[in-house]
Amino acid sequence: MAYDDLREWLAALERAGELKRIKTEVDPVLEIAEITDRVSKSRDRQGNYGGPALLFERAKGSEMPVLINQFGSERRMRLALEVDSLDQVAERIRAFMDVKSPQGFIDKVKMLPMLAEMGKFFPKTVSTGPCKQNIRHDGVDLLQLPILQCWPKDAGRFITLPCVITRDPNSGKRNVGMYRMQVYDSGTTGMHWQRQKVAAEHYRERLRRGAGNQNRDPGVAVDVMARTSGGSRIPSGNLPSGKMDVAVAIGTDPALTFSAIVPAPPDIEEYLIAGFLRQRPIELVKCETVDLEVPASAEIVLEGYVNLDELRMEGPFGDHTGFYSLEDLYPVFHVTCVTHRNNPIYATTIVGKPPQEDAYMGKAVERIFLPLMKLTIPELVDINLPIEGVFHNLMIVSIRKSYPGQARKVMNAIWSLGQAMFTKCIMVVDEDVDVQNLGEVVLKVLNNIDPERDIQFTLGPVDSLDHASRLPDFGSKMGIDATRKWSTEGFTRPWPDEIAMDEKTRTLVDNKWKLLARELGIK
Ligand SMILES: Cc1cc2nc3c(=O)[nH]c(=O)nc-3n(C[C@H](O)[C@H](O)[C@H](O)COP(=O)(O)O)c2cc1C
Ligand SMILES: [Mn+2]
Repeated sequence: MAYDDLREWLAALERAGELKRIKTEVDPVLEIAEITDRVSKSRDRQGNYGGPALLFERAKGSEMPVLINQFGSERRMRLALEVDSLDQVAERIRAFMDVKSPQGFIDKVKMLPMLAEMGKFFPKTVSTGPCKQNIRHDGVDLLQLPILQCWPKDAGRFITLPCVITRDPNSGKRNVGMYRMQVYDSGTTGMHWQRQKVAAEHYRERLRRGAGNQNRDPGVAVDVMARTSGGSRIPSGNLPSGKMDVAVAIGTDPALTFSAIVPAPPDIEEYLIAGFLRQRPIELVKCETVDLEVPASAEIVLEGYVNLDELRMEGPFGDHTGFYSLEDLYPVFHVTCVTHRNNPIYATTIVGKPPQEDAYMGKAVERIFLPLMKLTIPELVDINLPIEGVFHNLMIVSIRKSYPGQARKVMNAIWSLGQAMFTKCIMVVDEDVDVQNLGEVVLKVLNNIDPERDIQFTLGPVDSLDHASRLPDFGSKMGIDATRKWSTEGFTRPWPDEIAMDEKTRTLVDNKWKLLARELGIK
């Protein structure tokens, strides 16, 4: 049964022994982060990372308890999506995709909402819900929330697990994305939607329209995000004025929180994805002051707007790359109204050096997206985005190779897929390599390449968090073709066999192994 809200999810975590309540008073400034980081990096008996979810019941300076690390282990990620294995989610998606077969991946995804069965999962708007138990138009004070400062050099406190809701001015569709929010004062925050993300496109689309209406050069407005890259240039003030509605839900059921990080095509509402994941529709209520709908059972809802012509320095912020992301200009969110449940729970996370909570969310995305990637890249066998590769730095893929140059075709296909375009290094191996076994990958990849011949460079968009690229958001990427080279690819030397003992000798030793193992003291 789907979790209706954060509280049902908390109860489930507690029943599963996955939640620890902490009664000692702790400071949301740095202290909670240090505790959580230690818990994330502690290991269980099997040596796996990821301690329990934590509910800090006494956060200094606030009435509200703080929930953190709710997704911080593979087991909890499975509990959150109510499956025994993440492959089950992938399997459900695959079953859906097989219903009809339109041409491309995008066509298939686009038809998803049209499928009759999908109807069951569409969000429902209801007249009211628990998030309306308290409605505050005046005296809004974000400083009453137990918002964390995570790392010493962070620019301040950041809301780190917000579901940010915006509307596409063309299609009317809503997007839910997770974009951190730096608290500037009691009623304003930063809005860190990076340029390639869906809400940033909603914002630019409004700029385009505003520029059109006011007879200004649309190019100026459209390019504003790019012109301000790197934080070195302040916009010339030539931006069209106007407001864009934004709502933020904090503390939602786990399927919705997770869907806010899923790199879904812009045409598919995360509300529908969450409904699909939990197999029950999300219930929505209308906002009080803006034209948006929010999850009815959210713990806290912030309603407000960003001004089209206002950008402010955001960051630095200790990020999931293990480095601080540098300051840069981003829009400013102004709160107009706060609604919340009685005794609200503040849900948050920290990012920093891996492994942390986001690693398990990312791994779930990897598993769920594999069958979708296979639709456009059918030769794909498996993928691994190692946690220390911080998701956009390294993707290892195994393929069933059938023609010359295929590894390079696969790299280009990956660089053309949604957020996978950011991947800085793609390693392509043959299907016999287990990409989940990093030791095997290192052995095979480095043995099998002639670097100058097998490394392919390309230029394109890179992640905003990449601090090494030549320009913010734009840089080079590398693909390594570590497949066995064929003569049809110009490799005419003999390729050696891999070493393996013959069957006869193995059987011989197998039969003596009990005795030998005892003598050798090996199990
Ligand atoms: C904890 C966490 C924090 C994140 N913070 C940001 C952020 O500040 N800005 C951003 O653009 N993406 C951030 N992301 C990644 C986005 O949520 C992700 O790219 C998502 O797919 C964006 O949704 P969209 O495709 O609807 O734009 C974060 C992800 C996680 C898990
Ligand atoms: Mn989206």
